[in-house]
Amino acid sequence: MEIRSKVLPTWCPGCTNFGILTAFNKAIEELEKEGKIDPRKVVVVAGIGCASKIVDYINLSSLNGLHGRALASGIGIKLANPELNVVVFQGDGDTYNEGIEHFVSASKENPDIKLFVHNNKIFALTVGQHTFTTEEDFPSKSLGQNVFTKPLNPILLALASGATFVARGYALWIDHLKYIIKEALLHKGFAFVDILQPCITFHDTRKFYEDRMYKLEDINHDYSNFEEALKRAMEYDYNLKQDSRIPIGIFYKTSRKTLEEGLRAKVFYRISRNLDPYILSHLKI
Ligand SMILES: Cc1ncc(C[n+]2csc(CCOP(=O)(O)OP(=O)(O)O)c2C)c(N)n1
Ligand code: SF4
Ligand SMILES: [Mg+2]
Repeated sequence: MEIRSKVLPTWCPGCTNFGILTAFNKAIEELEKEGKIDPRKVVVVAGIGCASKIVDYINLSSLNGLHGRALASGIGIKLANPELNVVVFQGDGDTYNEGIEHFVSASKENPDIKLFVHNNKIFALTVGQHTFTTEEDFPSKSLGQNVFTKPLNPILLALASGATFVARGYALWIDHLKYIIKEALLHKGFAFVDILQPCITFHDTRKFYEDRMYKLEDINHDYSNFEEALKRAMEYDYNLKQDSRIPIGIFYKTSRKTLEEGLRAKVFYRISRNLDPYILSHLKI
């Protein structure tokens, strides 16, 4: 199935969001060929921002939600129809500022949905205000001065909040990003990927990242080890320090009951106490 839609992108020419779009489309096409996913059962959900335009360029069922609330909409879709594969795309402003409570709650409750964050370290569509992951000393348009607070580390936050799949990718290392996206799509539970996505117009961090990134697979990182995941997560604090080393890949992966499984068991218990055994035997829950 052709995943790329016919809609002409309005991203700036050369925007690194094109890398994420390509990696995602390739991941879905490959998983379909491998018989592991049915694209007709995939729903893509987005918030508002440059990042969120991505759903227009993907030829799958979609919903454009509110700024900061796409994750909540995605969880609602999954609870209403657990057979769907729900994928949420949000910006860093969407996720770590406007909608941070949904991020913590999804990490804790473990709905079986995927969250891909296009982290350009700014509110890009509104032309360059700082977000929670912007580094110190960045000249922020909303502050009218340089950022003076420490950035939030979303990998650490996800781990501390209980996320069952935590990864970081880079928008321009497309094959590596495709591998992470495929693993996330196949994970049962809440899968979170922070994608470093330099905004070439308002905050171009390409050279900084490319000089310092390394792949966790290359050091045989054991993603089942929580303490190791924390250690690797603390290696990069989202400031742009000269001596930074930036790990990308899968930090942590584990399995736990999903939100839908927990809730369905409760619903089934309530229904089963009141229903006739004949009707019960025909219920598909
Ligand atoms: C509730 C609400 N607050 C603020 C806005 C204004 N707004 C629209 S896009 C945007 C920036 C989005 O930044 P981010 O989520 O990081 O995505 P990016 O544009 O950087 O990809 C903002 C603040 C809005 N549309 N709705
Ligand atoms: S403003 Fe930045 S993130 Fe938005 S489309 Fe342009 S380059 Fe991409
Ligand atoms: Mg942003």
